[in-house]
Order: sequence, then structure tokens, then C-alpha cells
Amino acid sequence: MTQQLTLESIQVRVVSVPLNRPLIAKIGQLEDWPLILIDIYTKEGIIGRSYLEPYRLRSIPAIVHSIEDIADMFKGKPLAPLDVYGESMRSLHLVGREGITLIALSGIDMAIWDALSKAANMPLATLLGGSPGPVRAYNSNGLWLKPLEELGDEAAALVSEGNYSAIKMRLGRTSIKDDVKAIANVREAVGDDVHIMSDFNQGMAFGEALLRLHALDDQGLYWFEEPIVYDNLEACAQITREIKTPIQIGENIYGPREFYKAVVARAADLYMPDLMRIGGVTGWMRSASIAGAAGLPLSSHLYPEVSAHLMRASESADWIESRDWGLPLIAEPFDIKDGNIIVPDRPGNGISWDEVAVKRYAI
Ligand code: SMN
Ligand code: MG
Repeated sequence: MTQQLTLESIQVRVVSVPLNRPLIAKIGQLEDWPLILIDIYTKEGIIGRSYLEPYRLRSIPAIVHSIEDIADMFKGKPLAPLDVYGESMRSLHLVGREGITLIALSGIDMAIWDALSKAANMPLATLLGGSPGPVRAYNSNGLWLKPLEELGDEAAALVSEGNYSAIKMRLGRTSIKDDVKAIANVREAVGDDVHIMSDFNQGMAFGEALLRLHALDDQGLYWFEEPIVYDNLEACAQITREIKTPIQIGENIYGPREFYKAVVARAADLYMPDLMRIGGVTGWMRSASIAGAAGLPLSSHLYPEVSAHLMRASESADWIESRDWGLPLIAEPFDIKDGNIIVPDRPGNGISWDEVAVKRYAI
């Protein structure tokens, strides 16, 4: 019989890693990238690992408390992620089903699935019924709202970093004219064969978004991401109906239930859940079933190590977001070949810590 895992203890560490290319977006500016590292210890000796990327340093204590709250509920109990998910949701609804509590649960869930796949001696993708292998990736490492004349060189560098066939740029400058110039500079640098995704980071009001997206609709962009506040589903649906370029949302959707509501509202053409908000591996797989049944392409947001496994097990898998933020902490980073992230053929999700880097960036 397969080994049953029992939760013994949990270790939570906080680090902050300088960004190679500082983030300048409508959501804010960041020079450093904070992470919460989670290690789940089991009585059987297997360790499950995951991390969370909470963006804001001052949100971390609340998330850590919530992680410890959940871990305390399950100490000495069997590690069954679906049970932990259900029971945590039932207990935590007193504090709220979305936000900090679901972020904490997502981190724990990812670590449990890592431990389970190690116990089964399989990569996570294999445990979920898929297989290790390539997932097509776009490079998201740069092209922030920076000076127009810097964009061309950066775009070319982003393509050559991993022989990528797709990159993402950020849009939503003060004038439409500057967005047009930014797109032209990037296109000129990468040529016609590279897909250019674009992200507005919810920076526009509804009316402004309609005006701008109509103006940019013939620019040949692969998708328009989060043009407006993500949870105004009705307005997102109208934009999706009116604009030819596919609309992409999902990184801010909390859990499969909210995901389902967005799909029913036809809020977007494409979806890209974020593991920290969608409910970890459990929340992702439930959402992936909804996307698959609805025929909606599913990309991922951040968390490339775990997302890559899940894309190999998702019916409508589309693009994985590749980025190097926090990468120095990972002891054995995944390979990138010809623009694909390669899911490693080793047990678990592939995450182990570079302990020297963890010490160096500890806060
Ligand atoms: C994004 C969001 C949060 C931090 C960095 C980048 C962006 C993306 O929306 O989709 O990559
Ligand atoms: Mg985004």
C-alpha cells in the first residue's frame, strides 16, 4: 500500500530577492521580490515544498499567521489535499474565503502535493495523470512602463534569453500614442514571428479601456491582459465582445468558484490563474476542468515550477509565464529549451532550496 503521509510540522521562512529588471507597472513599482518559503515536514520523513509571492512585504505577517493557523489544524493528521482544502475552507470562512486565507491555503496545498508526489516517487505531472515534458512559454521578465527608447533592446534580449517565441510587454501609458510607439519599438526589434502579449494591470477605467483597446485592436498583439479591474465581470464581458484581440484575465481570481463565475459571465477569451490565488494545485485542477469543458485556453501566472506540471495535466493548456524573479532561491531550476519550460523528470514539483541564497536574502 502507498505510504500515508502525516503532518508533523511546518517551517515558514521569509526572503526578499533583488529583481534583475525592476518592476514598473500600474500596480506599483518593485525593486525587490518578497517570497514566503514553505517546508512541510511529515512523520514519514518526506518534505513538501512550495513558495508564495505576496508582492507586499507588510502583508507577509498576516499570511504567515494564516499558514500556521491551517497547519495547526492538521498536525498529526493525514495529508490529503482535498480534505485539507475542504476543511480549511469550512473553518476559514469565518475570516473570509478569499484573500489572505486562500493565499495561505494555496501555499500549504502546493507543498502537500509536492510531498505526495515524492511519496509516490513521481513528478507531480505524472501523479496527476500527465507526464514530464515541454510547455510552451512566453518571457515576462521585462518591458515594464519604462522609457520608449529602451524597449527595443530589451525585447530582443528577452527573446534570446531562452529562444522564446513569445514575450509580454506592459501597456497603459498616459497617451495612446505612446502605447502605439512602444508596440512599434518592440515589434521592430523582435520581427513578425514573435508573439507579443500585452498587460494593462487593471490600469484603465471602463470607458478609457474601450477607447484604447479599439485604437490598439489592429496592432497585432496576441492578447490584452487585465484592461480593467478584474472582478467587474459584466464590463470585462462587454470588452471581450467588442474587441477582436483576445482578452486575458485570471491572475487575481480567487478559487474555482470565482473562476466559474467569470467563465459563465464570458468575462474573457483566455484565462491565466495564479497558483497563490486559485487555491494551489487543488484549486488549479478544479478550475482547469471548468476551462477545459468550456473550451477556454488556460495559461499560468507566476509560479512556473509548479504551473509547468499542471499545464501538462490541463486539457486546454496554453502558455506558461516564464520569469526569473526569485529564481536564485531554487537549487535546481527547470531547463528552458527553444522557448519551452521543461518539466523536470524527478519526484515532486522539482523545488528544493539553495540554502546559501535563502540565508543571504532572509529578512
Ligand atoms: C504581474 C503581476 C504582479 C507582479 C508582477 C507582474 C503581471 C503579470 O500582471 O501578469 O506578469
Ligand atoms: Mg498580468
